[in-house]
Amino acid sequence: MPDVYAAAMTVLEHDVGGERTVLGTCHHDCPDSCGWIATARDGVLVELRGNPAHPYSQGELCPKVNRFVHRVNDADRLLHPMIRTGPKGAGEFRTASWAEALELVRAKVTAAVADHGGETVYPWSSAGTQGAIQQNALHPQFFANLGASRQTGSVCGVVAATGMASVYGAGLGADPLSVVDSDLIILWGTNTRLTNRHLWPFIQQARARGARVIAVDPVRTMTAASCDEHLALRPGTDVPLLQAIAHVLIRDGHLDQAYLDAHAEGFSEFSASVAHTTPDWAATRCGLDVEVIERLATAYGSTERALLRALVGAEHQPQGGATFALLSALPVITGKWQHRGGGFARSVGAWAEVADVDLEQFGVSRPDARGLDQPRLGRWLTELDPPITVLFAWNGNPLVSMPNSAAVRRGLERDDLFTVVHEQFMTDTARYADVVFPAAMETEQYDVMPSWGHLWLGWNEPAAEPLGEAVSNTEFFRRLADAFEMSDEIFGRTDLELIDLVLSPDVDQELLRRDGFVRLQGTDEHRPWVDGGFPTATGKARLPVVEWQGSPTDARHPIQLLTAKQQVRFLNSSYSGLQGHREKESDPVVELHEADAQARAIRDGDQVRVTSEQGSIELPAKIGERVRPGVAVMPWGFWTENDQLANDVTSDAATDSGGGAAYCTTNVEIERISRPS
Ligand SMILES: Nc1nc2c(c(=O)[nH]1)N[C@H]1C(S)=C(S)[C@@H](COP(=O)(O)OP(=O)(O)OC[C@H]3O[C@@H](n4cnc5c(=O)[nH]c(N)nc54)[C@H](O)[C@@H]3O)O[C@H]1N2
Ligand SMILES: Nc1nc2c(c(=O)[nH]1)N[C@H]1C(S)=C(S)[C@@H](COP(=O)(O)OP(=O)(O)OC[C@H]3O[C@@H](n4cnc5c(=O)[nH]c(N)nc54)[C@H](O)[C@@H]3O)O[C@H]1N2
Ligand code: SF4
Ligand SMILES: [Mo]
Repeated sequence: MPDVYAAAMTVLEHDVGGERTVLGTCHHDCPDSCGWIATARDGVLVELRGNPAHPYSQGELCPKVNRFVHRVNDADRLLHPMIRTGPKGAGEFRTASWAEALELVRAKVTAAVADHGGETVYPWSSAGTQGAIQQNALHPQFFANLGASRQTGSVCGVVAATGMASVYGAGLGADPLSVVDSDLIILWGTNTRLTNRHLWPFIQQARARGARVIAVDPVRTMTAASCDEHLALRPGTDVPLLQAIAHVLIRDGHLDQAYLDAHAEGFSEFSASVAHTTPDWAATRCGLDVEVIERLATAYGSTERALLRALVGAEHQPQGGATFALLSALPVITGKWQHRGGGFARSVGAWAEVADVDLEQFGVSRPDARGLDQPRLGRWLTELDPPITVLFAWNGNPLVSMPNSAAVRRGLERDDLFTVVHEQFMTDTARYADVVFPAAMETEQYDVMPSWGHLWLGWNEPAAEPLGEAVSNTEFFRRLADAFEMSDEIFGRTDLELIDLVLSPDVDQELLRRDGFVRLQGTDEHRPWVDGGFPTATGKARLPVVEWQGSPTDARHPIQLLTAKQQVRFLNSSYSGLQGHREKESDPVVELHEADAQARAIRDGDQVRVTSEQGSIELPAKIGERVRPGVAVMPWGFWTENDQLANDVTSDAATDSGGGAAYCTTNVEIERISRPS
């Protein structure tokens, strides 16, 4: 055990002189779930640093969270309930007591439910904190009691999970850390160095041993530029590329017949479905050379320890679910699951639920309640009949983060919509609220943290009480339940009792709290599907039959716009409004290829208008080498205070499965509006 850690633990045992040092885990919607050590003095957070003993993050945090002390103590932090006084969106509020604000919510919601029925209430939430209890615990019961509509689907991960589960019976894959044992790592639509930075050193470790790393990404991201090879396919053409790979694997005899026979079903249909998907066929669709596809397929087929690695980027397309089904099929037909360092690694979040964290304890089954998927919030607020007249939005910033934000904004402007927001800051969404409640920070609340990037469960001990009158998500719903005179047993539980409810009794809580993390049970020799045993009806993997639907094209909007995560100091839209973050990032620009720029008489630095079916935005153009002709890329996550929202132009078209958003196939046109003198 490193000395620093031993020292931290000593302090942990006794709060000395008003100083309290505790172990916690980063709650952000990020695969890394880093371990941290937080110190508060006289109730004020004064230091937060990486826990050097954490096996995955190893003492490092990131440029977002290195300044978490500033976030917690920021002057703009919301500390009291507020009631709107000005027009919606103007951000004019007055401070109110909790009692007054809760009473207003009770009266408005009760009246709306009486007029329109419970389903007029829509609970929208996301992963501002992804802690097991703070993200999941009490709201299902609260909204079930109201008879509210249900939030289904997700903009993040559910499509990938659904696609994988269609093959394996569950969305469970390999440990991302098995990269260290791989000889070939294919980063499929994931920007590891930015979005999953603590995995990168392990990939470098494999490379030092001779492993090759290939990126499959339409954009030459910082990760793609650091790989041994980069395949810049056209956005949304993963299906033909994967089918061509499958075609070559079958044609050239790269199959593992024994594994296939024992552990897969549907091979003859699968094989027939890729009989025509030759590299030639795929090349024109994907915009890649035939030889490049052949080479990738052969490299994959002839390397035993070959690992596919994806996260979320590749699901945001019309055939996102099918993409993940095909990614899941490749290591089955080639038997790669049998080899350490082989298989398919995406989110491993679901492994925590297998043995340690039973989130179903919090769920309330209401299959008949109206289900409205998360990414289409704008439509639900503007097109539904009977309408949504009450919106609860917490743990996320939907006006900025949901596709087609122009529609979300039109919805939030409705006079007959009552919006309740629980937030840490006056976000774009909060500005449209009728009532805003102040939310606690992770260093002020208890939680256990399942990770989606590694196989350790994290503990989060609060270092201090919430500042002002802020409350955790669990306390927020306890107070709401109380105001609505709901008396379900679950609302009476403390946070630690909720943790007891959700955490398997087999987890050593003492160890978890002492170290700040424990290895998930049953994952020490983590080699899933080595001997098959897929949780399907037959115990076999179901090979998918997919038909390529073609990329949606639109003659008026011939360029495909990608709106990727790009800023090292932003986490989705969190931190974009925070001093010390926004001004250190460069202003958003739309990057396009020289050929597209020339055809439109656009020069580097010109102010341009980007127009789609959904709306338009204006920003400077940059002529860049990171994209191919026909593709443009711009960042998202900025707040409107300084910038326009990328999502004002993105498409909210649905994915093939999982209730996701296919915004990576946003078709746009770009035109010059002025040239800087
Ligand atoms: N610094 C930082 N880190 C983050 C976040 C952040 O905002 N900032 N966000 C966190 C969150 S919520 C998530 S979900 C993860 C996401 O982690 P990733 O999935 O790694 O990131 P994305 O940027 O969503 O997408 C990755 C890549 O997919 C590519 N892509 C787009 N369309 C296609 C396509 O059709 N096919 C293929 N093959 N690739 C495509 C994009 O160009 C992008 O480079 O990152 C997390 N980490
Ligand atoms: N164009 C485009 N759009 C995207 C993406 C993209 O790549 N491009 N990525 C998509 C993805 S993968 C995701 S996951 C979503 C993310 O979208 P969101 O989940 O909306 O994430 P954030 O924008 O970071 O907003 C999180 C908010 O939660 C608040 N918060 C943090 N902790 C707590 C808490 O404990 N309680 C409460 N009540 N609030 C808290 C923070 O202050 C912050 O404002 O965006 C999606 N939207
Ligand atoms: S945001 Fe991600 S990388 Fe940064 S500290 Fe949190 S878990 Fe680690
Ligand atoms: Mo995400």
